[in-house]
Amino acid sequence: MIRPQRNAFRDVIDLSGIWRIRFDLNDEGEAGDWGAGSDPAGTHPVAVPGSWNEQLAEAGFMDYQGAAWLQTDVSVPTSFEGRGIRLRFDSADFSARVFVDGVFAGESGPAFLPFEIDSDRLVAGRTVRIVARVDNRLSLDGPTSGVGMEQYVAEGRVRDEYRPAVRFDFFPYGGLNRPVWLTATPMGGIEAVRLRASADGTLTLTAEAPPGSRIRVALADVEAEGLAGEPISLRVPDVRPWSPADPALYDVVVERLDALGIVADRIDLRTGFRDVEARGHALLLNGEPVTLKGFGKHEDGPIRGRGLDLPQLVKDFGLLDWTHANSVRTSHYPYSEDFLDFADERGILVIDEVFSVNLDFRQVTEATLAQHRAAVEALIARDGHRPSVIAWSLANEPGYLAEPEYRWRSGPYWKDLFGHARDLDPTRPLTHANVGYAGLDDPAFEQADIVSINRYFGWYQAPAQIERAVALLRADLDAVAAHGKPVFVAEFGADALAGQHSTSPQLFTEEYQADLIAAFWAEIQAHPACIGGHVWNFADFRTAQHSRRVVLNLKGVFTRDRQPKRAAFVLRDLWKDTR
Ligand code: GCB
Repeated sequence: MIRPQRNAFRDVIDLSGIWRIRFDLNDEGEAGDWGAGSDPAGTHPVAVPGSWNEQLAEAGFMDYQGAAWLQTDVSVPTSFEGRGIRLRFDSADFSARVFVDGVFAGESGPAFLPFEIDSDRLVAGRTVRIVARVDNRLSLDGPTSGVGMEQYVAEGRVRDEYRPAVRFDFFPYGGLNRPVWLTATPMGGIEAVRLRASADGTLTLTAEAPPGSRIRVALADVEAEGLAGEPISLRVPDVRPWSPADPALYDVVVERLDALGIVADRIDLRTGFRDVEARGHALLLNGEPVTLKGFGKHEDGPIRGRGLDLPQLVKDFGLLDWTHANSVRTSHYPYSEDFLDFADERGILVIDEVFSVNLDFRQVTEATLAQHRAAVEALIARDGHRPSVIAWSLANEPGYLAEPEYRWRSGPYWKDLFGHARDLDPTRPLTHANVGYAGLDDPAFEQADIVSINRYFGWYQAPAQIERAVALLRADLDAVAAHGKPVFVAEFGADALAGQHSTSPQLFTEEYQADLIAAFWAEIQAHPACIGGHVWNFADFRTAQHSRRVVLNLKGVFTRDRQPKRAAFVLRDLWKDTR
């Protein structure tokens, strides 16, 4: 799937704006033909991109979990005549079924990733009605298991601790959180591109297009030609390798030639040349050891929820520079492609995470593995050309429930999943974020290239005891270092309520958060197997309601509106000279 773009062969219309939404409280929309669209009287306005929750809190939908039908009308321009016309959703949270003029036209794939919809109703010169049934519930057997359905609770299959009911510590915002596009592409055009670019200037590219099509690739002053479906290689002399210090990007032009050798389609991409490798206890970027200093983040903000927020993205990348951070994990799901554009441009190293949180091996079925594999495939297909993406994270904190009794299931599961990811992309290290409860003998460690651990010593364990917390961290680092691989602290931190202070170690104060982070960072830097750490979290973010959260998870070093807490200044100082 190619990202929508406009050039001599391709066109795109952004369908962002105010759509109408109708909440399907009794799950009756499918039977009631709501796909045909609804009378505005029964609907609310909703901004796309944007989450419905805070926009429509006063109407009673803040904590709504279920289906909602979003609709808009679009006029297909006559200039689209003779081309393939499709809808492209950059994502739908968490899933969508799409109807065009009342006819079911297709549905989403893995959550947080783009999907396209074809429909013979999308005809140049017509006005059509687009209706998307978006559902923010998750099934029980997906790679992130749902708990939102009342019947699961009633049947005693899940615990009902959070409102809305989720099994993760962030808010299950619903809606079309990223843009929706109407696209026009040449008939028989390029459908997908995979590329690899290494620090020696070699680029290998495979384009999917009708069999037998000739493909031309041009980059800098170099060109190469080959056939669709087959790798085409070229080499750029004197390449500037991509790195945080010099995030050199190159424009790549991919063209499909018709039988007469005339250009019939064109795709513009950007990539960078770099190598990444886990070797011994080190992570090497272009052959040099690199220390990862940065954050776990969330796509989260007031009012728009998880909706794409470009001003906030600009601000966040400014704050990453300001703290001298060099990396981010896309906890706990794939972020927007706009985020990755910034990362590529600004030299931020990204651990790109699949949406798999708190996988519960008691509930894992064959369907779970199949969906997890599909999510990995779709993520690698979307982001594989990105120089900023230096590793894939296949899961966050799986197996914290009853993991040790389910090794017989989790061991083969990870072997299969990591093997699959490695087949798809042998050029990037693989990891997952381990939670202490899953054990230091977590079977996913055997499969991973980087051993990542999330540790909240000093907060959930050994609260208000920084020295003890650091000793516990050291013991775990020593234990996992025995795998002989690079070790990474993917999460550590403490809640702090901005403006709360104390002269003695006191949870929720800015001083305690800053002191804990500084003490952890000293240990991370000193440990010979450790390649760095990510503070949890970059900014405060909304969670589902739970007695242990005061509206937000307050582990941000910035507030939700991006004001610095003390820890932000401390990190800025600690990280300024760490390379
Ligand atoms: C974790 C999770 C993260 C939570 C965090 C916390 O281990 O990975 O999603 O937000 O802890 O603050 O409890």
